Amino acid sequence: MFRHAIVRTPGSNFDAGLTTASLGKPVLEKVLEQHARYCAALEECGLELTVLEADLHYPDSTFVEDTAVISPRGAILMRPGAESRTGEVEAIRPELERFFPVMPTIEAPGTVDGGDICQASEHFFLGRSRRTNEEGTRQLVARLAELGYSSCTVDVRHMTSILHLKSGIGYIGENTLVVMEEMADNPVFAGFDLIRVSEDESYGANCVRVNWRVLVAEGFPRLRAALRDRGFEPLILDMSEFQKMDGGLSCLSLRF
Ligand code: CIR
Repeated sequence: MFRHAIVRTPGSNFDAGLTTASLGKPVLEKVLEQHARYCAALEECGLELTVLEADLHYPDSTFVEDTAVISPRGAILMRPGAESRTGEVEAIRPELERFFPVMPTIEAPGTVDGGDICQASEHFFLGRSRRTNEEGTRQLVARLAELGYSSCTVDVRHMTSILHLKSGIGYIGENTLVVMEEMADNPVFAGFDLIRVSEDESYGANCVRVNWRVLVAEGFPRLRAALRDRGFEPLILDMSEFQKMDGGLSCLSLRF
């Protein structure tokens, strides 16, 4: 069970963040509306929220997930791979220290974006992406081992359609992984029940289990049906404005 989540309100310069998507500019009013709905959804799932103020120094800072990895056994600070985002970690550190007084950190020259890290119960999948480098995953493997977790890396650098590992997979509990078709045959996922997401619905693969619900982006009816068939309860959210900036559902919060 999660009890808490940290989110950060998008800033008025949200559209100045990094993106590779060619879906147009996000509309600020809709960004704020979708973010507010996202926060309300987390509350509906029983979470108490810490809502941080917009930070105009960092246009991408609403994607708080990239700054830390939080597990039931402790938190680890990341070191995001994009230079414009490195400072986000120090900006959020005091907020995290209120809950996790001692946090190891990924050190230079290592880089890891939290969006590359997927916890599946006792095991972690670490995406090796354009943001997360080998030194970063090496450090994180060691940190996770200290906490008693196993881990393995999944190279996603050849997949131009995704920014992070978790843009293409989501662990939703009950030994079930939601995986975009292009990655589904990777042998590292063999021990899991897979919900395969077809190419035209692949953005939906970044779904998030929050207590009794699974947050899913709007517009993916086959994925929604597959979740229901297996007894999950999807909660659908419009993510159009965040998708324009390469962001998904998981990136908008740190949950613990
Ligand atoms: C970036 O390029 O860093 C942001 N515009 C999007 C980050 C999305 N984060 C995530 O998937 N964990």
